[in-house]
Amino acid sequence: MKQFTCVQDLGDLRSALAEAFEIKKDRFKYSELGRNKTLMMIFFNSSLRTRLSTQKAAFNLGMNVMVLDINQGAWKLETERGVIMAGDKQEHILEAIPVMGSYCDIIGVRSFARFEDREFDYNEVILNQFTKYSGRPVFSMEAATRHPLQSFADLITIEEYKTKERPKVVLTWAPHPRPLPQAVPNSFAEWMNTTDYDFVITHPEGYELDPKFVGRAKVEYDQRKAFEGADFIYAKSWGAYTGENYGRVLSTDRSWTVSSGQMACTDNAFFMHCLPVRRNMIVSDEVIECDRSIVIPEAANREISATVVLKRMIEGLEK
Ligand code: AN0
Ligand code: CP
Repeated sequence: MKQFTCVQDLGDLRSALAEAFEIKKDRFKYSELGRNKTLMMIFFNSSLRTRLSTQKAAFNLGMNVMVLDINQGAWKLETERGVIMAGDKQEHILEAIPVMGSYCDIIGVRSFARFEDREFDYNEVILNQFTKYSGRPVFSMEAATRHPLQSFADLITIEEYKTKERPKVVLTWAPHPRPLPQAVPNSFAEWMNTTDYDFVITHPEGYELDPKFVGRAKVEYDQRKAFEGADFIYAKSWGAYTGENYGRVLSTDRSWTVSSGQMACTDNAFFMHCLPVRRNMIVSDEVIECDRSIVIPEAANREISATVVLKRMIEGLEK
């Protein structure tokens, strides 16, 4: 595999899932594969799970790992070409990227949507610059529009917990004081649309996602109606996508906070969230602490999704 930025890069999901379960049984099965190979992880934004699970995955495969937090200890990077660099940015990304590439074999990048310019975000300008100028295979650790390592872990988790061949999976918007990127819901929708699940998205009016990601999903504006008969509730907040409202908070209506009342409408659904989560904004204490909450095993599966992805990328280096 030469890159991992979206679901298509993984190819057939059934074989990817089989590989994930093989690795989950013995996560050190390929511990020699990454010998003398170096992973560089570059963070433009904060992270707990991605940082730790991806490093753990690299260790499972015997790789060396370097982690760079751009905002802590590196030079401030200019990302626009043609700018007169008389401000506070000391280095241009067009030099920094090939330099970083020269020290490693595989690069992981976390670069969230900036919410300044939708076109800049949705064209994945930063991620694509890494692909173009690093000379190395690149994978996303959450870019502007997608978070594929998360979605892959989510899929693994649903496959583990489902009791029906075709479960009903509901992605629900939830309130948050600040606008959050659409990467997680976009990506989750993209992955759900490549499965055979009954997939529903619910959010207040104005929070419509890019139709490209919504795909064949049913959109239901009444949250309780959407929850009826659900087997999995996947909560996430996001800022508005459409038009003038791009990147804005349009509602902090706490009636959308996932609580016991809504969960009672489901078919004893499991509760999922990618984390980090703000309790009693996105989900009540009761729901996240109840025995149907699978947020911790979901996060643990990040190690598995990352191990599969890195394994395939190392195998791609040989060719
Ligand atoms: C990020 C987001 O919503 O995209 C990362 C989630 C994995 N969350 C926050 O910034 C709180
Ligand atoms: N879910 C997730 O990606 O978490 P972090 O932002 O902590 O990496």
